[in-house]
Amino acid sequence: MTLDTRHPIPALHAHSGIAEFANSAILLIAFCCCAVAEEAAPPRNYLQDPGFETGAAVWQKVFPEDQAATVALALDRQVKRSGEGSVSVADTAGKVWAFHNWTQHLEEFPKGKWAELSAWVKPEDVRYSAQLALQCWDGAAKKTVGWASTADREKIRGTGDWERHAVRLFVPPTTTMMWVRLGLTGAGKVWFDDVAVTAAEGSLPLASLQIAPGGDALLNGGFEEQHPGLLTHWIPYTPQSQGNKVELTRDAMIFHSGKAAARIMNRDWMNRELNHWGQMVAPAPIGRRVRLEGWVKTQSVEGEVGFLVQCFDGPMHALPRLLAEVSSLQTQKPQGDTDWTKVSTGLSVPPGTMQLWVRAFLKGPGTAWFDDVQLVVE
Ligand SMILES: [Ca+2]
Repeated sequence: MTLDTRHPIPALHAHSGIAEFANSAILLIAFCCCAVAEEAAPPRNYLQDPGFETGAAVWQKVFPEDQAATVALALDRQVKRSGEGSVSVADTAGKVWAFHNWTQHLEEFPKGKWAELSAWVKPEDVRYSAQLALQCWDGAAKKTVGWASTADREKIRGTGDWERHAVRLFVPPTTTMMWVRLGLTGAGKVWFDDVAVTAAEGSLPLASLQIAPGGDALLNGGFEEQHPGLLTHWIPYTPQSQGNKVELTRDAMIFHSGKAAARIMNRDWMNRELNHWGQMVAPAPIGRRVRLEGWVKTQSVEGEVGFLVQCFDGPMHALPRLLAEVSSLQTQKPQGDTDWTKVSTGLSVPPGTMQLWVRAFLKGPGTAWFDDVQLVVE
């Protein structure tokens, strides 16, 4: 803060009570003026065309070209939160597990500081998640040195009215370019308006999942909901080097209830990796006890089958600390051929948990089915 130079503070009469009073009064007035001026000035928004008023020409569309029949990124002059328009991302099929996004690159941004990306978001039948993301690029090292997304902390899904969402990232001093990305993963449609990138102070506080006692924090735990090639809300994980010897699929022939179950089949006798279906719960029910319950069926399994519950203090890409973990193997170890068996495990979600992960896994050869999985928050 600099004092207003039009009102220099007299250095004379240092011992005079009147002069001291006058000095204090001037200081007080100067301080108040500055405080008001600082409060009134909005923080600098580093984006161009943040409200999509000028045709979104500075924004680029990023999506697989071969998906043009089902993916559309458009400027919308009807649906808007303010001004002349907004932009939308729509995917009618959800065929490709990709982040279709509107992007703008910034050469000026808060460097060596925290930056905040915020936007007003309106989802419509979003099956997995819309997200806002910041990406920091180091031109000398030619690599991404920072990444943060609202999806690290929450899924923006379903159908709703305009709501503000934000994400913060500490921008490494070596960053030469920042990408701002507004987009959608999976089927649905989402609009974005009134976007801002500003300097921020510190990370956003962690939120806790608000859920009534006895509520289930998982989505699609019965593996009924799908869109092409995907089990909604579940992500298949398998080491890439295993080729087609590991299959993670939705099985509509063998299930515990409903019309389908999740299946993992491993025909590679050397593969002892954790092949699994994973679901992230964020925000996590911090401080609450959670009980995972699910049904498992096995065929020719020579390894381990079960569920893992893990609590991390950050997103996976940031190499977070594992704060707590529990496995159903501690109580049940289905082996060989077993019919549908209920397994359960649980833990207390520690403070500082940003993401809780539930993993339905198969380690070793064989086939495992999973169905009717719940994460009951006590
Ligand atoms: Ca089912």
